[in-house]
Amino acid sequence: MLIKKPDPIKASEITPEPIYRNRRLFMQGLAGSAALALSGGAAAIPAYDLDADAPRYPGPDWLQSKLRAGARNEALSTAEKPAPYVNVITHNNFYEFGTGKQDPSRKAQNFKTDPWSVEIAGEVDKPGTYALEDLLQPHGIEERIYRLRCVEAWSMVIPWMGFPLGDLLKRFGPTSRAKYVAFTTLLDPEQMPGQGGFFSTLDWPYVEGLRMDEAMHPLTLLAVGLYGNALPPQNGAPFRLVVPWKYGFKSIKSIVRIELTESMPVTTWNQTAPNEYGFYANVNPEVDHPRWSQATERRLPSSLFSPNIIDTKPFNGYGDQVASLYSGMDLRKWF
Ligand SMILES: Nc1nc2c(c(=O)[nH]1)N[C@H]1C(S)=C(S)[C@@H](COP(=O)(O)O)O[C@H]1N2
Ligand SMILES: [Mo]
Repeated sequence: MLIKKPDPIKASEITPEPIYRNRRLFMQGLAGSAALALSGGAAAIPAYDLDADAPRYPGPDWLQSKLRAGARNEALSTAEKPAPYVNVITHNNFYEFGTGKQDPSRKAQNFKTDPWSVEIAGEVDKPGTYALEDLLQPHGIEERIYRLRCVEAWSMVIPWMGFPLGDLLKRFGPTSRAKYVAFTTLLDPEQMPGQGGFFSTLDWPYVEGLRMDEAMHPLTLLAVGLYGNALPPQNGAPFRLVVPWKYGFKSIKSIVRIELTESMPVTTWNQTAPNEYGFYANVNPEVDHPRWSQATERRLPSSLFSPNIIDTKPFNGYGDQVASLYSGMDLRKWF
C-alpha cells in the first residue's frame, strides 16, 4: 500500500542540499580518515572516483581496518558499472527516516551507529547479545558488486562491503528446528522520526525474513560498507542484509536482532499489504505488482532524456545461482 508507485522520471539527479551542508564537515575532519579508508592496504579495492562534494562515512577505527583488508569477490560481482556514489547515498528507502527518497540522507546523518549490539536468538545453540565488533571479528570483509532491484521498479548497481550471512549463522549453531531467519531493525523513535507520530507509516520495528536455505546461500550478504567505506546511516549502518535476487524491501537495514525460527516469520511489508508484497519477493518480471508492471525497471542514474529503462530479469539476473532453491514451487502463488 505505502510503497510508492514507480517514480516519474526526474529531470536530473540533483545533489541535494545536505550534501553541500556536509561538505564543510567533510573538509574539516572526515577527509583524512576517508582517504585512509579508501587507500586500501591490500590495494585490492579500487580507489573509486567519488564525487568530491559528497560526504564519506569512514566508520569506527576497528571497522576501517577490516574494510581496508577487503578484496573484491570478482566471481560474485557484476561487471556492470556501479551507480554514482551520490545516487547510492541520496536515493534511499528507509521509512524510519521518512518516505521521501531524500529523507534518509537528510534526516539520518546524526543516527548513532557506534557502539552497536546485535542479539542472536531463537533456534541456536549459542544465543546472546554481542557488540558488533565482536560479532564481526572472525569474518573477513569482501567487496561484492550487486544489482539492487526495488519493488517500485527502479534499480541500481552498488559495490557493497560485507560477508556471507551463512558464515555468521553457522557460528551460532542452528538447531534442527531452525527453518527460517527473522531480522529486526532498531526501534528508536527518538532517533528515527518516521517511527514516531500518531499516523505512523508501518508497524515498527521493521522485520524481514528468509527461509534457511536462502539465508545460507552464498550470495546472501551482511553488508557493513559500500564504495570501500563504512555504510552511510541512510543505507542501513552499521549492519544490514543484502539479498540481490529479491526485491529491495527484503534487504533490511540497521539490524539489531537475528532470530532463527521454526515457523515463517511475520514480515513488515507482507503483513502491511499481503496481496502486494509476498514473503518470498523474488524479482519476477512475469508477476506484476497489482498496481504496476514488473517487466521493466528504471536503472539509476536516469534522466528525462535518458530514462534508461531496461528489462527486468527473473531473480534479478541471479537465476543461474538461485532458481534451484524454488524448484517445484509455483512462483505466482509464492510471489
Ligand atoms: N529497516 C528498513 N530497511 C529497509 C527499508 C526500510 O524502509 N526500513 N527499505 C527497503 C527498501 S524498499 C529498499 S529498496 C532498500 C533500499 O536500500 P538503499 O537505500 O541502501 O538503496 O532498503 C530496504 N531496507
Ligand atoms: Mo524497495
